[in-house]
Amino acid sequence: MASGDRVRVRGVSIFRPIIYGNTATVLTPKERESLSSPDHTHKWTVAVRSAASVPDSEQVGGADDLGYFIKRVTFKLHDTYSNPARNIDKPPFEVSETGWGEFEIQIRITFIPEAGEKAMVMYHHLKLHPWTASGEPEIPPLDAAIKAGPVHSWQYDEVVFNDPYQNFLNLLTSHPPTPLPKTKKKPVPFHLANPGSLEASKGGVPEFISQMEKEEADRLEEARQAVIAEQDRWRAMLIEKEKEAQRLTKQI
Ligand code: SLL
Repeated sequence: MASGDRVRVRGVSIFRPIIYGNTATVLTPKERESLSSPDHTHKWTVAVRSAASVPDSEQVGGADDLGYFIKRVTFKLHDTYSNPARNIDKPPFEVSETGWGEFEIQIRITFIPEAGEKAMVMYHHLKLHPWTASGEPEIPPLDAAIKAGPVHSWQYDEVVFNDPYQNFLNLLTSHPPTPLPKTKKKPVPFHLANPGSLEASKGGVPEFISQMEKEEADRLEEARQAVIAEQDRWRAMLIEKEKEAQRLTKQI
């Protein structure tokens, strides 16, 4: 083992932007005929990809190959599927299937051993039916759904490595992520955390832009502040209760 393998670089934090989620399309009558399960209505792909998209591509994200730091992605599908735990050991980290129903998919990202990091587990609700601003599920007739085009449901996230091993840090810095575009050229991906974006998400293949990175950071900061405020509230309450306990002890 070379020196540097076991040295953590203290105080350094490095992240890689990823997206996870799915795209779903209604099957054509012809496609349905050729399936062994005639009740299936949609084809879908669930994936973990780099956040940046390839210019002029029909795919959301995936400009960068994430195989340099991800060893395996396990997608745990609904038990109605055969071999529900799908291990993908090289890019593209994705699973394509057909089906009729939405369900929760567990996504486990295992990093390369050099990272010395625990696996990261996320959950994604497989989305087949078009978004509604309210978030209420609404299943349109199939012909209307075909007209509306593919459904996209993608979450932006950042894989953060704190105090990385020197060698792993070198590996990461030698693979800088493709920067996200600064301006919006395509629709933006819709997410319920941002219901106002429903209109801006329509009309084609969505693309993540740097604005969304900032929005994600703002949401995290907001959550952090809320946690601190909550901690302060509990601490104040605790002090109050301790005073009361002292008072009561004295009275005995
Ligand atoms: C529901 N709770 O009731 C969900 C379950 C299951 C989805 C959805 C096909 C499986 C197969 C399929 O779409 N399963 O035929 O292999 O909506």
